[in-house]
Amino acid sequence: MEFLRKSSLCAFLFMLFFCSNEANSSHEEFRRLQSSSSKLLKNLFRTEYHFQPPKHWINDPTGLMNYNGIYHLFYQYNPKGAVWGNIVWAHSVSIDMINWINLEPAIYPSEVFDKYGTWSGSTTILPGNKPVILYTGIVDDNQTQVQNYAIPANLSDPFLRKWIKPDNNPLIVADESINKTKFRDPTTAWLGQDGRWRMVVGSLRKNERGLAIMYRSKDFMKWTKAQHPLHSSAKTGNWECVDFFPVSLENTDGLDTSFKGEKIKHVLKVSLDVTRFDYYTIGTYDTKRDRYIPDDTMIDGWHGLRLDYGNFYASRTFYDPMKNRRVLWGWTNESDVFPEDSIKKGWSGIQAIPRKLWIDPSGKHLVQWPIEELEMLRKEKVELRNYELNKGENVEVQGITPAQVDVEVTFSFSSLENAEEFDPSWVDLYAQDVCAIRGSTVQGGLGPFGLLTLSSENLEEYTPVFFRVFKTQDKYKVLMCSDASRSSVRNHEKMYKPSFAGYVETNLTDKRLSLRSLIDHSVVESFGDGGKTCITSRVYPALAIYGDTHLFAFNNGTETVKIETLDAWNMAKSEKWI
Ligand SMILES: *[C@@H]1O[C@H](CO)[C@@H](O)[C@H](O)[C@H]1NC(C)=O
Ligand SMILES: *[C@@H]1O[C@H](CO)[C@@H](O)[C@H](O)[C@H]1NC(C)=O
Ligand SMILES: *[C@@H]1O[C@H](CO)[C@@H](O)[C@H](O)[C@H]1NC(C)=O
Ligand SMILES: *[C@@H]1O[C@H](CO)[C@@H](O)[C@H](O)[C@H]1NC(C)=O
Ligand SMILES: *[C@@H]1O[C@H](CO)[C@@H](O)[C@H](O)[C@H]1NC(C)=O
Ligand SMILES: *[C@H]1O[C@@H](CO)[C@H](O)[C@@H](O)[C@@H]1NC(C)=O
Repeated sequence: MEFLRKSSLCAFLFMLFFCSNEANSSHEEFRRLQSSSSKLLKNLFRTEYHFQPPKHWINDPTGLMNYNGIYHLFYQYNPKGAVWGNIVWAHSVSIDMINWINLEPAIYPSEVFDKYGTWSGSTTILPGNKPVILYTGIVDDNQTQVQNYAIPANLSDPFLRKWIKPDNNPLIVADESINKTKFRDPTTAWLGQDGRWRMVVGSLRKNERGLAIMYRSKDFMKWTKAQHPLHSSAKTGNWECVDFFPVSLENTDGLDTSFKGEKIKHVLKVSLDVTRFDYYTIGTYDTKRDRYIPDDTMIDGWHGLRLDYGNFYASRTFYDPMKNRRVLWGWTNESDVFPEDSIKKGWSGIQAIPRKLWIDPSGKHLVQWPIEELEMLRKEKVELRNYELNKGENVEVQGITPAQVDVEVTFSFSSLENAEEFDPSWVDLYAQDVCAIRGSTVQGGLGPFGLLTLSSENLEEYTPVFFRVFKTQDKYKVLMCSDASRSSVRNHEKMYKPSFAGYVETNLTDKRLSLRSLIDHSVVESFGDGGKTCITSRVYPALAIYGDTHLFAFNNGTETVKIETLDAWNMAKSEKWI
């Protein structure tokens, strides 16, 4: 048995150029890392089932669409190196959003209207099934931004490999009321009742007011600025990668961006340049006044709801007619901080697993779940049933290679009585700060309990993803953490190891909490309580790598918690054809 397990593991490692017949002790592995052989570093933290090109820097996913059954992912890419610069629209196509074929870049600087850069944008499918890309061009070395368009050269090419930038570009330049160096990332356009297209561009006004400047057009070519923005919010700083779309109150299906009807809400998502996180509000699109109004319960700023409370930025959604759903893509950057680290690795940045997104029946927040296509990569499965965990207990999930798994667990408990008090002085803190105060090592009442991902055998390093339940005056508050602070014994002073956290909107009536984590070498992407709260961490263990990685479930609270079900699957590598 042991031999079988080792040999299949070995076959797996061989693909990663890292196979040896001897069993390596953890300490040997660590020394090898410190010597930072470039080949080792090149492969060590690469993900196997997340989207990642063979080399170089990537950032924003952009222009997402399905055209005649084929998914297109464009993304910001530096074709020359592993740090930001020389940005083009790289292009990949897929039939399932998991396995990809890489194509030549679709858009790159070539004309006066984009000579200094081809930045993010979006795709709109015009009547007659005609895709149009809107993107931001940089026209001088002062980073003046204009909005351009591009169209496919040959609509019969199923991959839409070549894109043309017509001569009537740019479509939009900033008027004198707009800061032209903060004027970017046009959204997918939507059609109003008056038959006119609308789209918005993110920007910044005086006094750090972020805004979504709106334009209207009859023919998609001549655009007129609306008198007022679609929305703006004080003290939020520059808005990037704005996304605006309807969600259905009736079911989890997605709606086309131009959908009009009853029983819908609208979502406005902004990427805030200052904090580098993605926030959203849910509200109403007043089509008469052409304004978006967030619901009263929404916080429209840095303390607001986030799509993901971790390493996740510049995200965008698109409507997928193939499965009638709205799909979210987001960029997750590296946390190794020094550009030299990326240069040694030869790459930087991955895309998070695409997520189906819909509104919770309560209307208070969105819900996200990895697209079902991911499940085709699930291989060997192990499970655990009805396992009780007392305070201080860990149970190892054995029989899989936990550096590359998908794990789903449901915890239950018999009472809420032991929940610890929520300190009133934490009310103004971000969840992340509370997690830093009350991490997995601070024993509690109901929680902390959860998973110890990317763990070394003796827990010298681990990234715990866990819940803690607090009692406030009149209700309970559930904190979900993904804490990178003990993720690596490598400890160069600037390594980014935040205790990422968010609260989970749940009433705990059934005394259960579930968690799913997608673990892929240097990323742990987690979905709390069915996807109500999501957190992505990027971590770089030194001991917990390849076959030396372990996965545990743990409880560090006085209340006994039961693992009702735990299912974990080894994940196959996704295919990337070049
Ligand atoms: C760039 O900005 C500088 C300083 O404001 C100005 O002197 C220069 O003319 C600008 N260059 C261009 C190409 O706009
Ligand atoms: C357009 O694409 C189709 C399908 O790939 C191909 O047969 C045709 O030759 C292309 N047309 C041009 C003008 O390149
Ligand atoms: C535009 O924004 C930049 C960065 O915030 C600022 O330095 C510059 O002064 C602004 N320009 C104008 C015209 O407001
Ligand atoms: C549980 O708490 C104890 C006591 O603080 C600590 O030593 C241990 O590391 C904690 N377990 C985890 C998984 O953090
Ligand atoms: C608790 O939440 C569940 C699921 O969202 C809901 O069905 C139930 O009505 C809620 N119960 C209370 C007391 O709010
Ligand atoms: C990702 O990297 C970390 C560490 O350098 C930074 O602190 C983050 O701001 C950055 N995130 C984004 C979206 O750029």
